[in-house]
Amino acid sequence: MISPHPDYLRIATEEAFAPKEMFDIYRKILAGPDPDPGFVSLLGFYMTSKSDRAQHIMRCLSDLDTLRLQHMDDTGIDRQIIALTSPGVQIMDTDTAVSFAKIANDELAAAVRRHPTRFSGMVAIAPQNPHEAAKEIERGVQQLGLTGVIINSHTHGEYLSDPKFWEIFEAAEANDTPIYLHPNTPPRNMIQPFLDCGLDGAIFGFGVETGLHALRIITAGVFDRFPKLQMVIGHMGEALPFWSYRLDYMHQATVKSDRYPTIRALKKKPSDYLRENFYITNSGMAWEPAIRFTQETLGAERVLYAMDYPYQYSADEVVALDGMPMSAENKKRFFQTNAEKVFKLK
Ligand code: 1DF
Ligand code: MN
Repeated sequence: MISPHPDYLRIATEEAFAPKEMFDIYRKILAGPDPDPGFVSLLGFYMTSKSDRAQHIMRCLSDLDTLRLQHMDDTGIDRQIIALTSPGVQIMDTDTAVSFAKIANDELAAAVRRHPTRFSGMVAIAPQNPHEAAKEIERGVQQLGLTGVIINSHTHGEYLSDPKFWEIFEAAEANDTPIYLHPNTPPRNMIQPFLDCGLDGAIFGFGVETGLHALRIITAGVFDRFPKLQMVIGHMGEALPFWSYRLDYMHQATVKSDRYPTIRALKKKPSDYLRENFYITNSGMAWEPAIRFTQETLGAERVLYAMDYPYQYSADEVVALDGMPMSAENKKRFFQTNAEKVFKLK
């Protein structure tokens, strides 16, 4: 049974939605020439499968009212921070992506206005056009009242470590809003060995791809250039906290031996950026040992709760997390106050 009144609010920070019209665009992409294999594997599945899981997820994704609120009540979630589901607009051509990001953001902002105590929303952007993306961050935060920016990892195989995208980081830093780097399936030139064995999705491919993306952002020196920028990564940091020691050792060894032009000296160790520029959510990982490890290594003020609705929707997980052996102070940080701080909730 969910405890109805714990002494914290439960704020879930990686919760997905999809406007119905987005699936019309997706249908055209899937029917077009040579669609992205990861996109075919992921959305091709959810949009056509007759399985109960897929049909349930499709129903939940497009609802921003009664059904979602009912599911939140049933699992004791006080507030969802909602973001456009992966890959969002990043699979679209540039013009469609730029215009549909605005439509999705308007729709999400309207839902937040209908349910201001239950929903918050993140700004979707089209990295395909970094200048328009920067403008949309400003519009989303300043005019629509959204909080945080959702980026569903790579965009047509390109990574934000490329300086051509850094106007996006500049805008996030200037608007004092975090970027949630959410998974996507591995890109075309990486996915085959994952697809061969059915491991390209949330089971493993997501984490490999997104962990790589976050690490590329660190080693490219993004946080030396934008020291106040804050990023959020899910799934217990896509395993990066567990890698901290080896990343620090090998980064320094690689710099010293002058092995790659792309691995240069940074102001700090890779793990310092994890500790100072990243928040880690436990989306998809309702597992106390991993949560405790991340709190111990990055700090309890850096680790926060996410359910990953509707992909992972389970009252049992909330009960297990409520029951974690953890100080009352850290549990409140985990479920409530860290999210209030990073997403500036009122
Ligand atoms: C799945 C998982 C799909 C996550 C997602 O978006 C997603 C899944 C399309 O299970 O297929 O966001 N997730 O974050 O774990
Ligand atoms: Mn997710």
